[in-house]
Formats: sequence, structure tokens, C-alpha cells
Amino acid sequence: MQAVCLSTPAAIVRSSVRGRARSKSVVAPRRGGVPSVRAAAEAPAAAVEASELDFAAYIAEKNAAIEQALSDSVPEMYPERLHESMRYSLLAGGKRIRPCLCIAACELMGGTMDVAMPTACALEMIHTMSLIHDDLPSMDNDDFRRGKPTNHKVYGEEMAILAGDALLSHAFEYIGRETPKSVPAERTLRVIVDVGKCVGSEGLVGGQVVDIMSEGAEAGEVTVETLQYIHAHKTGALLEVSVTAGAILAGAKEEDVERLGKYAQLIGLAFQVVDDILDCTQTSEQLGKTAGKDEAVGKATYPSLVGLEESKKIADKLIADAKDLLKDYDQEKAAPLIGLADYIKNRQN
Ligand code: GRG
Repeated sequence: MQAVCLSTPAAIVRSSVRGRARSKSVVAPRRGGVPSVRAAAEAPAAAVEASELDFAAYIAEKNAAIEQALSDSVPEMYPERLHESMRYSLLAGGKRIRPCLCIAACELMGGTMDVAMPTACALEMIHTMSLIHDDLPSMDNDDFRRGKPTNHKVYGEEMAILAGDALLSHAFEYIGRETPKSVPAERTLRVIVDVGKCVGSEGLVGGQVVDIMSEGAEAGEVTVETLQYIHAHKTGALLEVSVTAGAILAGAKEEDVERLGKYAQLIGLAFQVVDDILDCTQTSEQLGKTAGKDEAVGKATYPSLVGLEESKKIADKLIADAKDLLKDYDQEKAAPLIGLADYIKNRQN
């Protein structure tokens, strides 16, 4: 079984773990949810190329299907408050980048949306639970997410922790139970293993831990390599497995899974570089979450380590390299993944 994701661990960060409970946000971001990839892709017709319009139409179609599938994936049932809390965050909007990547990769490799959808939903469940837990008072202590009060602000801390836990376990059950029987069981099993790896101590959780440790570090102690480790694990791993899982479910050849994995690593790092840029250039209203937090807590970011202009150049180069990896595929079929790479670079929230 081929291991997915993740670069070589960077230098160990010498730092003490600092207390994480911080002051509450004072600025209420825009309410009503963050625009999805679809909404963001809908630019005035006169100003965009035909290919951009195709991308907008593709994303609009996928996004509607994703929203419906997500709603169906967590029914309203007993215990009502738990399921309400799970649905509150899962259906709070969000750009749905991970499900879109999963479906687009599956379709590029000859699969269908139906084959990828259970995994696409599971990835969004995992992403959502990581946001719920990240916002907790013991972590980032945030009041707003996706333009709405955070889960613990509405349902209380105990329920927010448990809603996150339930979403995490439901995600794996959902892939195993809902992936169409037409998909060979070994492909589904591989996806479950890969997703597990990308979420655990060698993925998201590992990245979050190094991030927390780095916050207590002295200036200069957090290097670009450490930052890359954090980004590759905390953010990149889930984006990467979104792409590779879609390809695996479609029955892609190993070399294609590998190539698409590299594409995903590059857009994953670009995603976080752009996130760092947006944190210091956008308002809380535009972001739907508290802006300027990185600087407020003294976090090392790309702009703080290499400057804003250099950060933009790095993001541009990562996206160009990612798109270059797709050049040998039928460009019409690869258009969604190309469009998603551009979207990650150009997004405003
Ligand atoms: C996964 C078991 C488990 C625990 C969670 C708290 C934690 C461990 C990890 C933190 C992960 C985290 C918050 C990473 C940041 C990723 C990121 C850049 C999120 C923003 O993603 P967008 O912009 O958000 O796609 P939307 O709201 O559009 O979906």
C-alpha cells in the first residue's frame, strides 16, 4: 500500500509549550457564511475568459450536489442537540475546497461524482471538526468561524468537543458504508487508511502540535523549514489526501496517484501561504473569522519570515508548478483541477 502525503519532518522546534487560552476576538466578522468556491468563481461574465466560465459552471454544479450530500450525511436525530451541533458547523458554508478536489481528481481519472461523494463528504466532516476544535478556548479561542459564532459559543464547550469527535468517527464510517459497491473494497480500504494517516499524528494533529509549540518560540527559532512542516501537515495533508483519494477511488494508475499527490502538495502549501497573506491583508468581515490573529499571537508566517511580496511570489510559483504537473493530461478534463489551483491563489477569504 502506497503511503500518501507528507514531507520529511523539519528541524525539531526548541520551544516551550505556551498557554493557548487567549483573549477573545473583538471584531465580529461578516455573518451569513463564507462564499463557497462556486460563489467566488462567479465573476462578471464580461471580465472572464470562457475557460473561467466553464470552471464556474462546473463548480456551481458540484457545489450544489456537495451541499445536499452533506446535509443528507448527518441527519437530524436523537440526541437532537448533538446532531444539531454537528450540522450547525458542517452546513455553515465554507468554500468546500476539499470535496471539490476529491471529485475533480476522481473525474479526471475516469471516475464519477457518485463514487467520490461519500469520501468528499467525509473530508469536509474532518475539516469541519478540526475547525470546531481549533476554535475552542483551549486552542485558538475564537468566537467566529465561517461568518457565524463558533460551535462552542452556540452549544457550549462540552458539546463542541463531542460534536467534533462524532464528526471525526462518522467520517470513516461514512466512507466505508456509503462508497458505492461498484468500487473494489481494497480501494475503499486504502482510502480509509490514507485519510487516517493524514489526520493523525503524522498529519493534521502532528502539524497542529508543532504549530502550538512554535507559538512559544523565541524570534528566529521558527525557520521556514518548520513553517513548511506545520503547513504540510496541518493544512496540506488533508488537501493532498482529498486529491489522491479521489484518484484512488477512480482506479487511477500508481504514477497518476503520485503525480496528483505532488500537485496537491504544491497547492496545499500555496493554500497556507495565501492564508498567511490574507490574515494580514483582509478584514475579519472579509474572512468570516478573526483577521490579524497571526501577528497578535506572534506567530511565524510566510509574510513575517520572508515579507509580503516574496510570499506572493512563492504562492505564484507553487501554483504554476502545480499546474505544470497537469500539462500532460487532456486539458479539458484537467480544467477543474487547474481552476481550483488558480482559485486557491486568487481567493479573497
Ligand atoms: C483532526 C483529530 C483532529 C483534531 C483536530 C485542531 C486541530 C486538530 C487541527 C487544526 C487544523 C486547522 C484548523 C488547520 C487550518 C486549516 C485551514 C487553513 C483552514 C481553513 O480552510 P478553508 O479556508 O476554510 O478551506 P472553509 O471555512 O472555507 O472551509
